[in-house]
Amino acid sequence: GMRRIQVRVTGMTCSACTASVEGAISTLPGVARASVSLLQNKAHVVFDPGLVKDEDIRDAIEDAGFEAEVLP
Ligand code: 9UX
Repeated sequence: GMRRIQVRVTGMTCSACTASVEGAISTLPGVARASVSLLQNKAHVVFDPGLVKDEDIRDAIEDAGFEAEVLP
């Protein structure tokens, strides 16, 4: 089945930041849905855990230039 996680994203200051984080996550294989809240500093991601891992999502956000921590 699908897995859903929330990720704390630090360093976003404008809506273009949130768009680039959403874009970075969305291009990963197996991601069905990615939405990022600027006000909550949080990303919600729904994905197939057979195709992509929590760590891959975290790394994609960090490669886009933001700090990321998968929330428990
Ligand atoms: Mo504009 Mo958001 O440079 O970093 S994309 S503030």
